Amino acid sequence: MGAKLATFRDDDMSGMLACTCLNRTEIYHTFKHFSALYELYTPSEGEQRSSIIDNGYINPEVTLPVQHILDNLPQMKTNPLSARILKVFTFGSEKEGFMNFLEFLEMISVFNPKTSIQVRTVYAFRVYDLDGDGIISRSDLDTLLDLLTSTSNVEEEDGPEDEMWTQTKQVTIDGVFKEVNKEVKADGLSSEDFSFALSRSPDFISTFSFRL
Ligand SMILES: [Ca+2]
Repeated sequence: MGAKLATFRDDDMSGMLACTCLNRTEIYHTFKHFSALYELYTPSEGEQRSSIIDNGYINPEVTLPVQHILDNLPQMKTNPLSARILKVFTFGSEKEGFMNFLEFLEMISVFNPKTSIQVRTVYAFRVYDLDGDGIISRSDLDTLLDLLTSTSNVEEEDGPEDEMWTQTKQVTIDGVFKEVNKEVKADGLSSEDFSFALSRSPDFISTFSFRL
């Protein structure tokens, strides 16, 4: 009940409206999901549970463990890159492995179909640049292909099938490089190369979206 009556402070709301593509209703809708996740969460022993509502105002800095969001948000459960996505959006968090509501909102906003393809491309690049060195390298792409195709069999011992998979990955990565006119031996894709590749695969970036 309390959560329904609580509101954001004007300052918080103006900040959120300015930094996201979402309107008031969508921000409250997003908060409803976050607060439902919060209700489900039981802090571990000794961990302080900060109050999500304070004097009738919502505290947007309340955090949840990223793992809790991964386990309980349906849109994340079904996304093979979810752990990576959550990591990209929690880079500013004070607490390692935790996400606050503002970061959660930013993530929901970026994935909203209203967000421009340009903005989504910037974040997709960060998600794909696994080691954060500003280049999507062959090794980033290799790991991504494993993630995107991960099945329960992934932990199997090395064998002929794995060799085949390694080859398939090489061919796929070479194909990506060719697509952006890069030498097959080049180190990796810059953000410009990546935008170029995505501009030629509109279907791909359209998968980089979901609604709560
Ligand atoms: Ca990289």
